[in-house]
Amino acid sequence: MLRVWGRLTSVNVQKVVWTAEELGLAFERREAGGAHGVVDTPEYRRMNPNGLVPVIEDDGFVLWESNAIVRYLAAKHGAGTLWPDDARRRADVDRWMEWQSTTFTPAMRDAFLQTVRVPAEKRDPAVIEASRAASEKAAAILDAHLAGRAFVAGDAFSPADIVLGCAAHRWLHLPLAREPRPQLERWYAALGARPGARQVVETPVR
Ligand SMILES: N[C@@H](CCC(=O)N[C@@H](CS)C(=O)NCC(=O)O)C(=O)O
Repeated sequence: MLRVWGRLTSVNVQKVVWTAEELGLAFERREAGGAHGVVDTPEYRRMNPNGLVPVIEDDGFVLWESNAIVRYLAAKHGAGTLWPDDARRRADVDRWMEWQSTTFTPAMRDAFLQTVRVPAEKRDPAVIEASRAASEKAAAILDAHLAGRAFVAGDAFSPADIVLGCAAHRWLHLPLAREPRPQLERWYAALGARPGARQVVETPVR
């Protein structure tokens, strides 16, 4: 059976759980990371020398890097459906997955750490503001892109919606002021109604 290591509060673990749920896969999730520890044990480091979550093990095949895991599961179990056959459609999905991991999520990283993880007396307002402004720029791009589109890569739900949906879940729940983003908020609400998203949308941002 597919095994997933990682705490559900990790935005990267959330992507994997959501993908497995969308595909209807039976899987077992083992707590690791954060207060659960585990990631520093020699056994875990043999699976992932980075000591980060998530990791999956699928009948002896071990994989880390959340977007690579999402692609693997979608290609293995959702070829032609969740993972498009058409090279251009797949490139579109891939492009937005890259944008999530290289642009949107890094932009909000400091805002997340500062407003959620760092104790109030140690927060740096300038760091929060820089990260908030960078995140707003990214959110504006996604909001404009979603105008007239049900999903990120067109008419069909795809892994791009999963990884960006997890990022949006974090962004929309950070305890800070945000610009209204009607298209992004409409899309996020529709994603959240999917049964596969339940564990993610029910997990508080912390
Ligand atoms: N690029 C990696 C990043 C993984 C990562 O940074 N994971 C964080 C949680 S989101 C982590 O393991 N933090 C340490 C911990 O939870 O103990 C991926 O996408 O899988």
